[in-house]
Amino acid sequence: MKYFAESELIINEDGSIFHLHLLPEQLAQKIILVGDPGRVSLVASHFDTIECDVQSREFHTMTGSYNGKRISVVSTGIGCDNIDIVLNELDALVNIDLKTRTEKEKFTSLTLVRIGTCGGLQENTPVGTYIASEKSIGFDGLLNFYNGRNEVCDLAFEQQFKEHMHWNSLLCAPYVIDADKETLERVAGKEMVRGVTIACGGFFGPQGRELRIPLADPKQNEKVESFEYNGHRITNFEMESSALAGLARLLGHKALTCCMVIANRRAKNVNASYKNSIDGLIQLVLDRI
Ligand code: R1P
Ligand code: URA
Repeated sequence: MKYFAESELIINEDGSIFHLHLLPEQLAQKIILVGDPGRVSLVASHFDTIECDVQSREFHTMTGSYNGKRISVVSTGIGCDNIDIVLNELDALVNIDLKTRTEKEKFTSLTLVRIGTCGGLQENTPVGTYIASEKSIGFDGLLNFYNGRNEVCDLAFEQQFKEHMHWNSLLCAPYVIDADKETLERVAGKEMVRGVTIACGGFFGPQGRELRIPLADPKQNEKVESFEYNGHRITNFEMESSALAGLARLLGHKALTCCMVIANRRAKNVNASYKNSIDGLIQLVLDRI
């Protein structure tokens, strides 16, 4: 049986997992992930009861019940590097016995739905649109560090995309990964556009935003917007969906990202007061998770 050494699986003195500071019994099997720690209490304001509220760094967790369902809401902060921490620690909480530091015999599958914000790239994704990421393209490189990456990714899509973009060899290889199909069908319904999301390792340069530093490829977003593969067009940019879908797949969990468009990069408009309007998306996910 595989033993996870103290340096590899770090556990706090109170028995909680290192970064999230959670004990196994504090986590539900249905989990909503949000980027902004402030969004956690907005989601939990819909709960009928709250059983725990734990804060550690950018990771804020509240577990409670909503219409008879036990749900945890966890903030990840910004970026795929945090998703690496959150997904590995959530999985450890349910699939590793933290006392014996060995894998449990019985596997527990988690359902993970991310509620985020994003930038829209097409005419059919104006500000206010809800987009469910049917596929994600990872510009972040995270999945390339894990064995099994080629077995779970859409290699033909990746090849076409790299050719279309004239992919710069200085960048890490993009990876293309699907959301869990059953979760997508159940949660997206008619209210969400099914899209292809690029998850970037940054908000500015990697998403083609140029402030004072010129971009390495000023034509990146034009090429992204015109790319088409088997009827799929790229709909939006955000920063976590590929790492979430990829790690969930490798670990055996079900994951989906749903985002509200707060900036349309084509029309060049924005809703900076989106915090007042993301509740509609939260409500849909709570009802369907
Ligand atoms: C950037 O502003 C952040 O917003 C988006 C991006 O993915 C990134 O995390 O999602 P959240 O609103 O969930 O943080
Ligand atoms: N989040 C992003 O990552 N990009 C945007 O344009 C808006 C929100």
